[in-house]
Amino acid sequence: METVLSGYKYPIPRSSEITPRAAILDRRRFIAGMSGLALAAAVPTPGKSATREKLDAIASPLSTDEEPNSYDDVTSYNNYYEFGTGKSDPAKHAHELTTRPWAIKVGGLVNNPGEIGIEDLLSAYTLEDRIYRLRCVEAWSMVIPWVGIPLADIIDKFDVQGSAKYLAFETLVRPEEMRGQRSTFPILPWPYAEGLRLDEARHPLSILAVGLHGEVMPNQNGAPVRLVVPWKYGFKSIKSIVSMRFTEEEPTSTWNVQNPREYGFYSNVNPNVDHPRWSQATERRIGGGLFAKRIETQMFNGYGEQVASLYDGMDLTKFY
Ligand SMILES: Nc1nc2c(c(=O)[nH]1)N[C@H]1C(S)=C(S)[C@@H](COP(=O)(O)O)O[C@H]1N2
Ligand SMILES: [Mo]
Repeated sequence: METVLSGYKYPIPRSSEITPRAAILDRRRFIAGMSGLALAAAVPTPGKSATREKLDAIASPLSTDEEPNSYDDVTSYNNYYEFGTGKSDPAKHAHELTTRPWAIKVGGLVNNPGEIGIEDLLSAYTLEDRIYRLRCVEAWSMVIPWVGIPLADIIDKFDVQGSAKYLAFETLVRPEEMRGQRSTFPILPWPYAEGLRLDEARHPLSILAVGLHGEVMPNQNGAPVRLVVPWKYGFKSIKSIVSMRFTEEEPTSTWNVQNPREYGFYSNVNPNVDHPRWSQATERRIGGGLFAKRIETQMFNGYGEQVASLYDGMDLTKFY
């Protein structure tokens, strides 16, 4: 399998699995090349291994200590309506998408409009910038070790004009490879679109993710590059991005267009504001088993300390 991190696989031992020798050798080779990490530490041991501890130490300080969901959880229970509306449709059909060549067009209110080629994106950053273990929430939740790049770094390369207040994103439209876009009943208006206020986009927790669990982004999770904004509901984190535009006006977002009463522009995780059709007070952590207790959803998905100040003075029941 192709990997972002030169053969490195995030070594969380899946308890049910004996690591194949080849994988161990691969990790040794990769980790040997990493500064300050001892070769011996590369052999996975049960429980919290020395390797895991060292990787935790170089993971983004924004990472949670909670146990990440398994690779299988993260790649088999998805929303990606371009491939169908069922949670298992993306895992079944997203392989039909070709993700090379790929570029994100960047335009709107910038002095340096241009493109970000995916290869440049993948090669421009070091491992230390890349691992973010973040909670992601909807009615269900997961902890996902994303491999990501701070969106702020990318934004700065395009010399944004002073009048820009928002950043608008769009997903690819390619019905030949995206069966949801060929559907005879209308699923969503395409392209899938999302937006952030510029200060939200520049926040260090907003990342462009290019992988997870040390692997190149699986197609069902939004290959080759998708947004992750962990204090907002899952649908803000737009997948397979081909366009970013800086705007003065609040951009449209797909779910807001589809159902403005149910979905606002901000979509911050807020247990105190019910969705019109369900409570948002609790969530089900995927992987906890059928009888696992629902857990209480936290304001801003637990990232309040970092992001609450972005919304000072705003009535979050009105700007939901
Ligand atoms: N282009 C696109 N992006 C999308 C979606 C989609 O249907 N199309 N679904 C959103 C929703 S509703 C969720 S919950 C998350 C799911 O991300 P995951 O499958 O990686 O967990 O992706 C979001 N990004
Ligand atoms: Mo979602």
